[in-house]
Amino acid sequence: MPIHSQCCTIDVTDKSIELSNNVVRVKFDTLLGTISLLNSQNNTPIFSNAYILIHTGRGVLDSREMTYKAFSGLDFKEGNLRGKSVVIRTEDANRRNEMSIKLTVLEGVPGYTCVIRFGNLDEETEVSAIDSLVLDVMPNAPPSIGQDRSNLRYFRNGFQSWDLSLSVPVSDGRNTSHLYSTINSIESDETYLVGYITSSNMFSTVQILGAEDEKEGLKQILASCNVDDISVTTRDSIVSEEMLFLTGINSVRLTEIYMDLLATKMDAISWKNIPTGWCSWYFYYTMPDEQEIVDNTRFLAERFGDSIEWIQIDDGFQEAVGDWEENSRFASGLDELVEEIHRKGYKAGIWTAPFVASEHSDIFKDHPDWFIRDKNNLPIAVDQNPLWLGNYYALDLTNPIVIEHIEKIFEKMKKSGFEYFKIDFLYHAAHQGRRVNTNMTRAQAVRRGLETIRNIVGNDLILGCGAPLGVSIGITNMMRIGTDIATDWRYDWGGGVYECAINTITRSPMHNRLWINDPDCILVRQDDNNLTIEEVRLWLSVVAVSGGAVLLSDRMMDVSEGRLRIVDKVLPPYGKGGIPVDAHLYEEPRVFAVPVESPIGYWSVVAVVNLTEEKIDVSFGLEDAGLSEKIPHHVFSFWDSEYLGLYEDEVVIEDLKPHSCRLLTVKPSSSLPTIMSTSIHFTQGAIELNNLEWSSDGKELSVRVKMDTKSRESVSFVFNNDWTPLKAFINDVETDIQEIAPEVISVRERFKSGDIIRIKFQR
Ligand code: 9PG
Repeated sequence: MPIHSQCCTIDVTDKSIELSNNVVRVKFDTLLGTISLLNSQNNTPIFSNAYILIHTGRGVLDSREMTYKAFSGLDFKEGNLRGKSVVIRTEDANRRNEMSIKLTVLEGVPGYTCVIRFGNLDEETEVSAIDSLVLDVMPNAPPSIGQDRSNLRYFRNGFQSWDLSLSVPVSDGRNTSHLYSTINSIESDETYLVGYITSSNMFSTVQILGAEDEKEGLKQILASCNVDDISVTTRDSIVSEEMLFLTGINSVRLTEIYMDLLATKMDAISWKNIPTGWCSWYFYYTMPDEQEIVDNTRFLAERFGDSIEWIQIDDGFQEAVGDWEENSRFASGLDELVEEIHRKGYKAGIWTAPFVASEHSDIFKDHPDWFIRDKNNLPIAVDQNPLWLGNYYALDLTNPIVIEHIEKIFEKMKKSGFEYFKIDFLYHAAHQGRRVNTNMTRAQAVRRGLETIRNIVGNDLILGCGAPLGVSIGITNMMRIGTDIATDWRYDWGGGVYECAINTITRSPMHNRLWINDPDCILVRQDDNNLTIEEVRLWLSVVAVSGGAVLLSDRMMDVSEGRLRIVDKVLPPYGKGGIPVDAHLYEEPRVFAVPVESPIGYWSVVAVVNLTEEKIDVSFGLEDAGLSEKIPHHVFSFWDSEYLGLYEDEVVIEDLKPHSCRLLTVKPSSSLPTIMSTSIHFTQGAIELNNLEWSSDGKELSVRVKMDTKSRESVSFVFNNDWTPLKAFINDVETDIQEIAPEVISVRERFKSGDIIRIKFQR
């Protein structure tokens, strides 16, 4: 009896309940208690005989050992998502446990989702985990992506902001990713994406088990929610997070679909623009003082004016981590400092680590019982930080007194006039241990802490840092998605350009979906900097292409004008996120592309980076960079103002030096002359140019410059050999033409907003 809706169908036989859309068919076998997935067009299997487990205090419930009882089908509609769900009710033989399985297929989504409910019909018991998908790989029925480990990679997403997240080979044993993972074939990019699209209540992982034999190297795919042994009383129930399984070619595209669904389900929020500003940390570290902050603010106001917005005070203003009153370096008080920041035309931000406290803080000394404890009821030192001179502890966010304490901290900060809250070291609040309320999962505890802060600060900006990602969605406007930047390529205790660049590229699908990504600050100082100018440009290029926040963190007064001009080129942020073109092929991604659309045309800006220690050749397909393969494209290299030529199908960059980057503009060729590039802004035309027009006689091309430049900059034009440039004018004054290549010319000027450039051509 098939039940049709426009997009999705439910089919029920005496052996199975099937749910399909035009891509997949998910089948629950009512006799075996297993789930199989098929291609709905040709009925070929994607995987077979997966099952579900619930780990309880009285043993493991296995869907294959449960008895099918009943099902109900329903239409699913939420926002613009439409589909069909079935809820399948099963019970064990002695009727102590119920397992309900809700499967959903959505219109246009190449996969299905699954929610599990455990119903307790017997005495109170604990639940430690719910496995939404257990897929044992059988050599006689391999999954559609194959099982040859040498052809497979998986994406290992870290639990929190700072964790290195990248695509790696499946090694033998357990390979764990948090929240989601992709498993893709290197050859074909055939991919499974397994991930959770809700994440408020339970932390989740995707694990891939590798066998020793590489050829039969894939043993199991396992998606689990961690339920932290919370108790379920008699007649009560507990519901898992919703898992999504996607299948198809193109791992990057599937990741984008996943992030879109996760954002929708979690009511993700963003911000009215892409934040820009200055942060005290990466110059002053734990020793900022009010005068230095005022001096930087004054300098920034003069040099950058309103092209930045925020002055954010970081760690070091406070008495101790945990005691958030200002210390003696801030003798005039935070309220006064905020006013001074306002007088200079900026808004003020402040850092806290609101869920932890150092061993030196009064709060820790006075209230050891407010912290997560071990089995002897002693507070657990969750970590130590040499900069904080010792151990620190994590607050028990299930304790209402602790929640009140956090409310007071943020009430005070908000009253001081701060409108931007960088909340840091959040993941420690998820530490295992004793809490007062044993009915909350660790994820729920963290979520409650985050919601508390959101409630107090209202619609102000919250930047999560050191944050468990899934549970922060819908609460933080912005999120650090990588480790700490440093004036080093790789810093001894983690951080630096290398790791920051990897995460900024690999986690770019989160940007503008889950929140605004914060890749961390850009550092351009010329002194006391172990980064070469190529490394500085590489990091700026990656940040720029990411579309994320642009935050400075030098002692700005000491930065040379030459170095400040590099910053001008990435302000304002373009905002649209980059495509991590080959992030599922290499540990060290190479190609990061952002398609640009503007009134003067469309093109892609592509950061080609070499994060390895060897010279490499890098290539990418035009289509992968968001362009059409059908037209040859001009390629221009931004930092070195070099025209690289016309490319068909793919762009190849040979002999790219280690730690270097080429920031390319890749633009469709045409029969008419057009803009090639500018040295003003990294988008090379989207922000700084408009009104590209031909004169009525078709001989003169003109374009308007939209911003003042700090120095002489160039605007370049490209044409084919039907055309010869004759003369160039800026506001009717003739100017020199520089030949960059036989088909590329440029004009140079210190431009004023409103300047019109005209080039007279002969055909
Ligand atoms: C302030 C800093 C900055 C920075 C944050 C975060 O493991 N550790 O000891 C460790 C120290 C500092 C750190 C991360 C880890 O950096 O990312 O932007 O706000 O705190 O202390």
